[in-house]
Amino acid sequence: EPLLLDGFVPYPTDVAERYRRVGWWRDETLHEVFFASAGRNPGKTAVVHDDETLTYGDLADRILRVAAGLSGLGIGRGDRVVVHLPNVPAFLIVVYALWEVGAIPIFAPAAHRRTEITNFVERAGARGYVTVAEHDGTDLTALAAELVAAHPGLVTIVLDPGGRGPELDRLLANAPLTHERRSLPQDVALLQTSGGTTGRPKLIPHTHETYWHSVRLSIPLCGIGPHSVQLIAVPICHSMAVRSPGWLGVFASGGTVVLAPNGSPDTAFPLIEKYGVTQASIVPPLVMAWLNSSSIRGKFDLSSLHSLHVGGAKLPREAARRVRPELGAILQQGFGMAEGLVNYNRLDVDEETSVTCQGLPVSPGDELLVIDDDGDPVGPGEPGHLLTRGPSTIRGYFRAPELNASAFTEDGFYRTGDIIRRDERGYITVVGRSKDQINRGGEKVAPEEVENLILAYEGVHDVSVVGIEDRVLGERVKGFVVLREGVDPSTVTLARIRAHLRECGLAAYKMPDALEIVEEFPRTAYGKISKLMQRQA
Ligand code: J2J
Repeated sequence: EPLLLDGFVPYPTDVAERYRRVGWWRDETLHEVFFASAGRNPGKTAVVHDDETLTYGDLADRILRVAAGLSGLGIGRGDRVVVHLPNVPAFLIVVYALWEVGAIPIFAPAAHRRTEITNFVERAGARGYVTVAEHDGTDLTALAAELVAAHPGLVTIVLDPGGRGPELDRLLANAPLTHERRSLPQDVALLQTSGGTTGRPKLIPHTHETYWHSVRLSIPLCGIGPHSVQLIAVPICHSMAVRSPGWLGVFASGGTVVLAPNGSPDTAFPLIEKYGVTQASIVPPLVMAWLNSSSIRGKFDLSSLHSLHVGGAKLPREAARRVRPELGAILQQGFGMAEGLVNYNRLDVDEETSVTCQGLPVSPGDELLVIDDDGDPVGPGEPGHLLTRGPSTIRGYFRAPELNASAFTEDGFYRTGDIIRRDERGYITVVGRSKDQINRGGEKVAPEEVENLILAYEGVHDVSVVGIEDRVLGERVKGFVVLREGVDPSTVTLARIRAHLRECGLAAYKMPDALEIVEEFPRTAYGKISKLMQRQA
């Protein structure tokens, strides 16, 4: 029986039947795909991290042991577990183990803090929380304890900062769980999290069917095969790292994944040389850092690098042009969203397309509408709002009916909030955005979430958070603040606001990079705050 998960918006039955009939959705789960590949490649290296190398056989064995351990802790089918880990093998072990027992990981980036994590635990009714003792100077053991105090019965697993330690060893001490189908392809497999546009991050439910469809078609489009060595230098739970083509794609193909704590040249270049990395999916600020690192670059052999998938934010044309000649790799721009739709430039496109476009949809099942403000379709080359539905795009956020009423049309199209152009061939160029969101070098920040927390700071009367132009990040976060009457402006500084947000437990990347105290906000003719004017100020 398929899992009934309260708060999941299902696909209409006839649509689901069609997706299965034409073979877009397959009778396979994500962990079955992994174990099939592991069975074919037991001795091959699956994952490398620091001094640790795991073959497919090692990884499969660990997954089944940890699955037994999780099952012993009472975690089973349909249970939600927040996985809050950095780029370590334990992330992969725990996620596949959760799938093996039929549970649902919630993918929380390691940068998230109390505000985000508490929200996920509460909204999803989580059964478990897996984290590391410390990350970037924050004690997460304390957070785990706090969560248990508020939610007795929450299972917490706290690993050491490298993702190992006694709690993992205890799970590994179990005899491997026997293979048995504990989840079905139509079950919700995972909840992606998104920076979103509202006061709290969104939860994005993907089934095994929707996710595997996207991954399966991404594999050939990104040139992934058994020879592939993929560098993961963006957060391991981000959609780009998971499925575009991601570790899911590499493992399905029998390739190797190299985990890096970050993508800076000092970290990434030695790994590319040492392991002969062939492919990486990175965000534009990393591309800029790689391009502008000529002194370090000369010291390493990057010739194994075949292609770089760049997405998450707009890559400036000037940087795009330099990738092939200076890094020696094919630039593959992409434009995707955790909600589902992914587009890639095909690997063999001409130079102009490679530099200026962000791809064609992955799936023949992807439906794209580009419409004007009145809802009428625009022609090729004309900018318009992008709406989409298809076999990898969700029909609703998890447990968010009010939001779904505005984010989706009645016939199931997702309003992306992106403004794009498509040329005669269908190639997409992203030209702008209509949603109230800041894209800080690929990391998405919802101004409303930050504003709500700043409003609680003493002396603040009103606040508006916007993205302002930044040469490297594309945008950075700026807060405009109106003070209460009589408040001394020297008491409301950027440093103090950031300290306040840290205390609130907000992820660091969402915090303002700049702050300006103003008498009043610019207003539109309708009296709304003009964020456009603030961005240009
Ligand atoms: C401009 N904006 C872009 C691009 C994404 C593959 C690749 C990326 C993501 C991702 C992903 C952009 N130029 N090339 O999930 O699987 C902005 C758009 C989009 C939002 C989605 C994947 N590529 N964007 O970035 O859920 O605004 O997914 O709607 O994090 O990023 O963000 P996210």
